[in-house]
Amino acid sequence: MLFQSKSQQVKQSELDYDNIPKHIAIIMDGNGRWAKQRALPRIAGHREGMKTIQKVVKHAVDLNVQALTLYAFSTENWKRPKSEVEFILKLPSRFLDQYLPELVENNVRVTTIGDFESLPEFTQEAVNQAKEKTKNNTGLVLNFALNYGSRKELIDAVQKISTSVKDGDLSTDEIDEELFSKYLYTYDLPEPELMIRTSGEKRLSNYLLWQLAYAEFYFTERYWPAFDEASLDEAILEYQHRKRRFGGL
Ligand code: V0D
Repeated sequence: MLFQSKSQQVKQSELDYDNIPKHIAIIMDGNGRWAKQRALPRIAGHREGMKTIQKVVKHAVDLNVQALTLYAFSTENWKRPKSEVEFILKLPSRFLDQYLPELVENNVRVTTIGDFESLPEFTQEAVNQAKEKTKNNTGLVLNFALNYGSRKELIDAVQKISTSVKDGDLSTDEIDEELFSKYLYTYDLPEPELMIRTSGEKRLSNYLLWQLAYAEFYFTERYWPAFDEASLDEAILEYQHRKRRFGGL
């Protein structure tokens, strides 16, 4: 707070620090468009997008957010040009080379959701090292949705539950919402209370369909590389206003 401009201080003072969403889910959209606007190659947008991740993580830590889930690569992203996909799949290793020490300092635990085994070896290895180095950290859970698709997650859950029933380890009348959520990739996380999508698109794009049932949705025109600490404050402030308006009901 001390180091921010006056206009941001006003915003910050409006935030209710006792009503910060426990879990925030973000779709980091608009990296390519940010680059195009500056006549830069798309990969420059992805590189800048990594800086935004670190800013937002640090700020989420300061706000005592418990979990942050970032949509980094969807199962549909494989359809992009091969050269771009190759570049993107190297980003976890580049990100961690640069920022892992800081994540460790901040007591952050790195996790992932999605079809991890279908990612290239070098991507898996980099991420596994980060998971291993941070597994005992007790602060913010930084959860990357990597090669993630929500319908696939739901089908995986149904298959696992069916197997348990077939093996006689579970009876059908035990299947309720609470049990079902324990079969999702997010079994150990609180439900996201706020979903942010940058870059003006107003779609869910197969992201956390079950988990976002009760979340507030916040859309901003801002491209992901231009998102920052003040943008996160703005989103949380809007979340708090909506909660206050409906809280009495
Ligand atoms: C591209 C903007 C960090 C969004 C940010 C493989 C699109 C840059 C990671 C990362 C991506 C993932 C796991 C991890 C540490 C870092 C990342 C992807 C794309 C998809 F443990 N940035 N980033 N992963 N972009």
